[in-house]
Amino acid sequence: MATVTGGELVVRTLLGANVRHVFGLHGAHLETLFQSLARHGVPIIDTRHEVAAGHAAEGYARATRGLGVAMVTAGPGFTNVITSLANAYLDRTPVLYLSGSAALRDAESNTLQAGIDQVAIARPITKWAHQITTPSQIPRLVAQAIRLATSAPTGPVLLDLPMDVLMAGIEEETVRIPRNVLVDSPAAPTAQAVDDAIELLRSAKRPIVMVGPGAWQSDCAQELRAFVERAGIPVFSDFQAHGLLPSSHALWGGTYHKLSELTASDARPDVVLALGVRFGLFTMGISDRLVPSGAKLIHVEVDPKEIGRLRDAHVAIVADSRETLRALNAHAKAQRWPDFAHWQKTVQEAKAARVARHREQYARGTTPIHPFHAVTTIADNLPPDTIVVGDGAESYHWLNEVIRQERAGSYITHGFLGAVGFGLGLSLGAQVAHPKRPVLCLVGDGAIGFTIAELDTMTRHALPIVVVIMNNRSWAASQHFQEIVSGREQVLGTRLGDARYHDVAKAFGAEGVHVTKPEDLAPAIKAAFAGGKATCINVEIDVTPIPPEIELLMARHD
Ligand SMILES: Cc1ncc(C[n+]2csc(CCOP(=O)(O)OP(=O)(O)O)c2C)c(N)n1
Repeated sequence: MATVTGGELVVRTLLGANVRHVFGLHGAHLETLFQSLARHGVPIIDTRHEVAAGHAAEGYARATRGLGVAMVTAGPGFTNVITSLANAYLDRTPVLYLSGSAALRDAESNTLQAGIDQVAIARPITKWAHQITTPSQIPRLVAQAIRLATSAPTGPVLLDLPMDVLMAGIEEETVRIPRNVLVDSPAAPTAQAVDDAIELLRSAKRPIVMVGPGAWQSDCAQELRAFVERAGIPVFSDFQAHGLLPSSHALWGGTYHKLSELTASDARPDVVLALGVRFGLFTMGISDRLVPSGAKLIHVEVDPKEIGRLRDAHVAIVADSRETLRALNAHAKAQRWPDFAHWQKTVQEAKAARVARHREQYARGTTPIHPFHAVTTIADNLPPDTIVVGDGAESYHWLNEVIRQERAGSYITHGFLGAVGFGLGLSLGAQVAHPKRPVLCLVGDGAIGFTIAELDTMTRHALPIVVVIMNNRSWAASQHFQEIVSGREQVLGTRLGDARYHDVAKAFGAEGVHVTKPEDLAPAIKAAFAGGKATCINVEIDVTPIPPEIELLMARHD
């Protein structure tokens, strides 16, 4: 009878769940996985740091709404990926982390890369963490892990794979590889809840729809558009849901922060349909600067824990956003909707006024380049359908002012962990998932330092990602915080030097471009996308200005 290794069983089960790429960094503990993946033609995108492999798996999941897979070796390989686990956990990103570990027979023997309980460390930052101890149980447990990761509310899982379990020989005929690993059964709302939601929306004077990560995850672009066009309700979005309603659409109000423009008492939303929204950081907590405390809330979320967390819901619907929109659409057809034209105009005028104010307020054509001018130039020169990854801190807040997208899942940026330095990893995953789409990674000069060696991964795997560094020689968000809280003379540990990041890129075989003058930025971006090769554009920008979103957050603490 033929025998197969434990590693082979892991890979066969992954294939049954449509896994087509795996991100990782080698270690002897993982050798059988590497060999089996290669035998089955599954590309391994090998990174220069495990955290980048983890972030790449997150990027893959976020660019596809599917599962990302990362494999890391025992001990330091595992500890290096922890930031990614935490990031995926807080963002509910479905990633399967496979960690190698010491052979079971070597337990408590001071052996290599061992002696820490990886499952115990992973448990509070995963949906499920488990060590497989019996080789024949690998298919069942890998399938269970994938099912858990990809079922709502989605999230990361970790399977710890001892070296002797992975290397064990198992008689092929004695194991069965599960089929139909993935479950697709989204929860639908009750008829009563749908009635109540429609009634509340029809009674509103200034209703809005807010779309959050749950809406993006439910793939509801078509249903969302049909509903808001019928009802005439403006839409505001967080980053993950950006593009669910195209930015060019007349009902598009902008990202959540644009709600802060609607300050007049007769211009504040009175009813909010929150689809897959997770209230907190991105809605400014319990502050009512974005969402008025008096607004009546219809909250649709797959995770009951999110409902009522910071806002009481008048109508609480524990369900999938797309299923709910389908039910709302079926009901909405039979209704007469109030004329919200005046309200729509108010929203559009507020949005336009913000842009006009910024164009007026922020210097153009100056050296060093004003960050608003830099992000405007970037946004204006993106090829159609670009996936944008936003890293750094102030850098992505500037970008939020100008980014426009026509398709969901195209703006991948910070979640609740706020871990700067994840951008290059996320970009790798997004580019592997969508080899034909352009990918741009905007990153601070602080953030790039964490994983700059991933420019090498991009080069080796021919991933033509365009990395733009907003180089202000500073951890700018930190420096500005210090200046405000402790005083300008107390700035310490937050300034950076005159590093030639573009030369580092060249050393890794990528293109490197240094931009110091405003007029050189647009041609550099165009050339980078046309070049079809990983490129790092190091842009010297002014450190002084603070992005409006951060000013708003700071004002909250006055
Ligand atoms: C991993 C990690 N370390 C530290 C911080 C704290 N922090 C928040 S913003 C920031 C500065 C980021 O600087 P940079 O990447 O240059 O971006 P910029 O603010 O200039 O856009 C730091 C250090 C963090 N959020 N994440």
